[in-house]
Amino acid sequence: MERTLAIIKPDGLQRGLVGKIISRIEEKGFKMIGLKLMKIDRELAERHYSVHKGKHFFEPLINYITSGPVVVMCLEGKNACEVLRRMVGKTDCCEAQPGTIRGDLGLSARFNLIHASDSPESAIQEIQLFFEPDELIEYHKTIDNWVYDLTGEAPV
Ligand code: FUP
Repeated sequence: MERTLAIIKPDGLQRGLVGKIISRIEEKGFKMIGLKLMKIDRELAERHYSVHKGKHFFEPLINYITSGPVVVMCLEGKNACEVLRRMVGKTDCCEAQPGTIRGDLGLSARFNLIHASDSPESAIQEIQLFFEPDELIEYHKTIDNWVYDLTGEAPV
């Protein structure tokens, strides 16, 4: 199983979409192993988005992500990074496909509701950035026998 980091951004919280977004993630079958409400400070924001430092949208992006509380989640699942990115959709909500979180719920390129790690390598770094080890809880979900085919039978 792979881990990924998701952040419901300040617009998601202000628009009252936290429950809806978490529902979609839960219903997909992901296991939530970390969850918290927090305000991202400038230092954390700059570290999280360091890859974008120097780009024209960096300052507005930092102002946006630090502008209000966010909900941060660590999720576990098969191909979690790729699957969640597909659920999230393209960066610009106007271009994101209907059926994706951004495609269904947003109309902005910057205020795009949710962040999701773009690779397992990024996920490891981002999870460390946002969670202390003791904030992540490992547990067994019996429903996983039905979410995933764990019968051990021949490949489909
Ligand atoms: P994504 O991986 O889809 O979350 O997007 P990126 O990592 O490429 O960009 C991070 C954030 O920067 C986006 F969520 C929104 C913001 N952004 C802009 O504001 N303008 C741009 O041209 C590109 C990204």
